[in-house]
Amino acid sequence: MADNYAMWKELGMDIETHDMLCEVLPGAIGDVFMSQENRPEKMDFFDMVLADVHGIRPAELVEFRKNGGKVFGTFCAYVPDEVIFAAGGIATGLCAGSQFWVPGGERYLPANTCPLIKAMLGARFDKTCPFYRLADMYIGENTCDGKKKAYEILGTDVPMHVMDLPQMKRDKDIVKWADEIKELIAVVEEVTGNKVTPEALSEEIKVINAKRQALQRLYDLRKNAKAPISGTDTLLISQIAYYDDPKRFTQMVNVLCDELDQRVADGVDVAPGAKRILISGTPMAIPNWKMHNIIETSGGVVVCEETCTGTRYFEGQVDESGETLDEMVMNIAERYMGINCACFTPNEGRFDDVIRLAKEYNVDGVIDVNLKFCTTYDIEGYTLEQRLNEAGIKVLGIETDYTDNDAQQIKTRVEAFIETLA
Ligand code: BJ8
Repeated sequence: MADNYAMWKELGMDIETHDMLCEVLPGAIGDVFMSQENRPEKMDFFDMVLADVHGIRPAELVEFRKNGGKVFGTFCAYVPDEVIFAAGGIATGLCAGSQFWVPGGERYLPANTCPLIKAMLGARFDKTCPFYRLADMYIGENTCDGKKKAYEILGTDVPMHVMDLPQMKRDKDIVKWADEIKELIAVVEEVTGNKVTPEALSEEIKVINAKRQALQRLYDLRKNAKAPISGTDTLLISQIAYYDDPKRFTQMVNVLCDELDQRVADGVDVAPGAKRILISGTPMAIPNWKMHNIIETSGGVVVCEETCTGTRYFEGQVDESGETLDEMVMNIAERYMGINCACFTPNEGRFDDVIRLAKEYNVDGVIDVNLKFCTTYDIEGYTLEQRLNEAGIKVLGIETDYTDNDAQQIKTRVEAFIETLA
């Protein structure tokens, strides 16, 4: 801890305010994670990462920077990590899932902005997140209006590169995205001083694909009738995926999956009798565990997340057969443009995904969770609900934020929904 303080000071953090954040974390971890029964032993790695979330990984990144390395902070599942690692950099997600950062963001943004965006700005300007302090450059993307305008404000304080994500999925849009990836290559080459070679990119495509495969393996295990792991634990793993070292993360997920294989063989069920729930909607950045916690203490078990802290993050591999840089970039573009974010139109693929996942994971019902003021997901919720009704799948729509003000009310609604499930 003493070392952490030295590091946080060196990073120019507001130690006093940050202490307040550190004070609430152990209680939250105890309430949400440690209170669960029958957890897999191999969650211990992820618990350790969480317990020292502002210590262990930031220290590694600080060390990396001291040796000349460059760190790139990212905000979205569309930013291709492969490219950053291929330039010898490190990509790290910039989590923004805490209410703690929201008031800070409200000093810069209208109050009726999505909490994820407000927390992004609060974390940076309040100087209370080491990841936000240590990143040499932020990589944003034109997704929703709130994010893209917020990046303009962030860009006044930190070097920022914004990728122009097309919002349709025609062939010409995929070509355009490939161009954006080429531009990202040029940017990371300039910042790191390293060339992205075909050899390096090919290697990193494999590394990140392996990470996706490990997550797919974890999710496949959740398809079992007896849930070998809770949704809450899986959400934590998905959140850590954004910022841990990819090779170590892949290894630790596979170690956990070995244990889960055994649990499945032994018929272990972490939530006997619970109703199987698929969550769809907006991402749940660390430490936002609100909905999982409510559902899993109300007679449900979350068996899948159609979110960017879920299947949207890892489904679909980058084709590894590319030989030239151009071929690899095109393969990367195609994989990432397969993600179905609500900022796209039309976005039929997302409705198909939710219905497919509901069937694959044999769920009893879907809970569509929308962060307040996220217009794209909110509007898409209308059609999603219709499609699910047509498919005979029960759905509950929830709109919420990072506060606990509505937790009891949501719990009542979730309990009532779960009671309706056959
Ligand atoms: S690919 S979901 S990570 S943009 S910030 S859209 S919640 S109003 S995060 Fe996202 Fe990339 Fe899409 Fe995924 Fe809404 Fe808030 Fe915007 Fe948000």
